[in-house]
Amino acid sequence: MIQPLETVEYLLSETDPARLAPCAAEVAFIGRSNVGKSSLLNAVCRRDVARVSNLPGRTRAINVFQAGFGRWLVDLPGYGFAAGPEAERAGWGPMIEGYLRGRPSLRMIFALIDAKVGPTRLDLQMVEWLEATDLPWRPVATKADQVKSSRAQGRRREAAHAMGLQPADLAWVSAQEGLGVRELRGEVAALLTP
Ligand SMILES: Nc1nc2c(ncn2[C@@H]2O[C@H](COP(=O)(O)OP(=O)(O)OP(=O)(O)O)[C@@H](O)[C@H]2O)c(=O)[nH]1
Ligand SMILES: [Mg+2]
Repeated sequence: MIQPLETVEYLLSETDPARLAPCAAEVAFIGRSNVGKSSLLNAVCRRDVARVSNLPGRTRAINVFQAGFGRWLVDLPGYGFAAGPEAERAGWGPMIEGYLRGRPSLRMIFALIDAKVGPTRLDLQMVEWLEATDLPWRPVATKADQVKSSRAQGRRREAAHAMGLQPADLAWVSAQEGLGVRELRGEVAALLTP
């Protein structure tokens, strides 16, 4: 049996999505700056391949990690980060959008929100944008360890409803504590299996 997540390695970084080579299958992590995209990718791969930081705006390019030949996990820059050079900032929207629209091998977009904060205005814009495309996407609430367990069910319901979803549709994970990571790893592995 093929286990596509056993040997994940950094492959390349690119700021122009048009220059990315085709691949066999890929999944991407998208979400607000600092929401935990790189951390979740690392947790799913069981390896610290992607850079994590306290400072928002850590990931500034499309970072590609390879799980076997032509099987990609893609870490995207966050949106909604107000610092950084003007030109670089202006490039992020088109960069992310260009990437998402330009990849026929894109099997899933994991769209991250903060479990405690819930979907922000920008997150809801992203959901609306995704819904308007035919792209496959999956909502994931991250940093679930920050929500008291007594409040988790309620927070999950509120967050899901705000996004027009049922609570069960919203994956509830913590990269830090591992909650929900095994299930997500299974999903990603299946999506990347030839
Ligand atoms: N408590 C908690 N903190 C987390 C979790 N996941 C990530 N963090 C923290 O959140 C911060 C941002 O994590 P990153 O993974 O770098 O976030 P990102 O979405 O990749 O950020 P950008 O690349 O800047 O867009 C870091 O300080 C992480 O340690 C989690 O599950 N629980
Ligand atoms: Mg990052």
